[in-house]
Amino acid sequence: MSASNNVTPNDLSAFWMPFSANRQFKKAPRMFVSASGMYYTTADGRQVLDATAGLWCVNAGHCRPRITEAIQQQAGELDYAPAFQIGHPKAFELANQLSAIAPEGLDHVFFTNSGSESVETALKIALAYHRVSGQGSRFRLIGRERAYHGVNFGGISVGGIVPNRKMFGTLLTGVDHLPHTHLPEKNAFTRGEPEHGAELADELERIVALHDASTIAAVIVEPVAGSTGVLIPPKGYLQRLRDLCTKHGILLIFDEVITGYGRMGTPFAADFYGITPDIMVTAKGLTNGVIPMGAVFVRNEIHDAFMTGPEHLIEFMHGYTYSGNPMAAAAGLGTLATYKEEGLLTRGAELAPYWEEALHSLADARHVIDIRNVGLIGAIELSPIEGEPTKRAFTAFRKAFEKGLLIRTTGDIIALSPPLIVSRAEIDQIVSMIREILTDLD
Ligand code: PXG
Repeated sequence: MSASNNVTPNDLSAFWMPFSANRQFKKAPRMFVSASGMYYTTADGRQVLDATAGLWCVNAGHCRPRITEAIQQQAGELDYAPAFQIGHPKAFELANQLSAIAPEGLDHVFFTNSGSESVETALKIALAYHRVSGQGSRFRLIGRERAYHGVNFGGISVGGIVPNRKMFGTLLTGVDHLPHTHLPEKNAFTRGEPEHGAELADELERIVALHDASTIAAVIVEPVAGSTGVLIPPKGYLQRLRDLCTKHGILLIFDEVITGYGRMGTPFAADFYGITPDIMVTAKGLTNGVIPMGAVFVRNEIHDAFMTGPEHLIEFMHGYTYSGNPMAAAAGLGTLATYKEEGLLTRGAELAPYWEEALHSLADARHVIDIRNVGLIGAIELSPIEGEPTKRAFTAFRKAFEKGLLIRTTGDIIALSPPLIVSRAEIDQIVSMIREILTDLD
């Protein structure tokens, strides 16, 4: 262990950790100091099996040589290039390669630095598109209950996670929400897509009737809601949403920050469900989580609508200092090369039946009230301790960490999303460790 890894609790106060129980953590810190493939190594030298791909982002597994080399080489060759009015070849190359794997017709890519920024970018493109195409009255944005679209103001406005919204004032105006699609009383223990709930998409008709279609710019949904505990769309739901958006001239935005880059067993959830959105929001797996980067894919007609007027004028007043920056672009190219060489954008499809079987074998484990799965995503919902919601699952998280397994919990739900290189033996190991943890859990 190197000296730089040797942190003691007294050194921990300056860093205000994101989405963390800071005081509890700093009393008993959990630290990773290195990683390789499917495993992390902790500061005290233990191996931890990664059943969450970091935070849903390390799709190719950890410290993959192609990506490491790409970054190392880039750092010595071109560290930074201005993002506005000047380019560098790798950003263009990455955009080309991304448009080649994206659903047909989404051939233009706007780079950002995170999922949250990709969401803001998508919402701004949607609003501006209607304006440049003569429909400036379309200013409303429609999100969904229980949705997570990052933490910036646009994202929390269209998002539907109450604790993420309630502290932050009035948020964006002109936002409405569809109902969420989680119907445990009808769909519990469904394998794959739930049978019931497609009609919940028709709520968009009610919203249209209330506000009039001419005021609505876009609907944004996660094809599979991740952060809120893995909510899988009912059969036919997304198609209905697509049809209604088309009927009313409303743009459909898919937030594929979690579902993108092979997580579903297809490159994107759009491919999995056979539904093409107008705008597709991505981040995370784009660079295997190694360098922060996001990419927003835009339907050609939307992009082209901006490309009018005098050519010396900036067409879209938006962008970041680090949009498409050289290090991130290099990481993206190394990541796509790894995905291609190892077939990772579709490997999940081969493994999904095994994954489903293994997860559902936990149906009789202690405290389990629902199990859901799609692609290489899984969720195990636990009954909450009375009067202390979230505590049971969070205790499971801490016990798992001690045992050498990294899981994610949200509410009383264990969410699983292993790197796409996971083996069948490792799937068995994840499941048997979870069974042991649940057996011992109060
Ligand atoms: N959209 C979706 C659908 C996401 O899941 C974001 C946007 C925001 O991305 P950034 O890069 O700004 O964090 C996300 C992020 C979890 C978990 O364990 C999920 C996310 C982030 C951290 C933890 O569920 N999703």
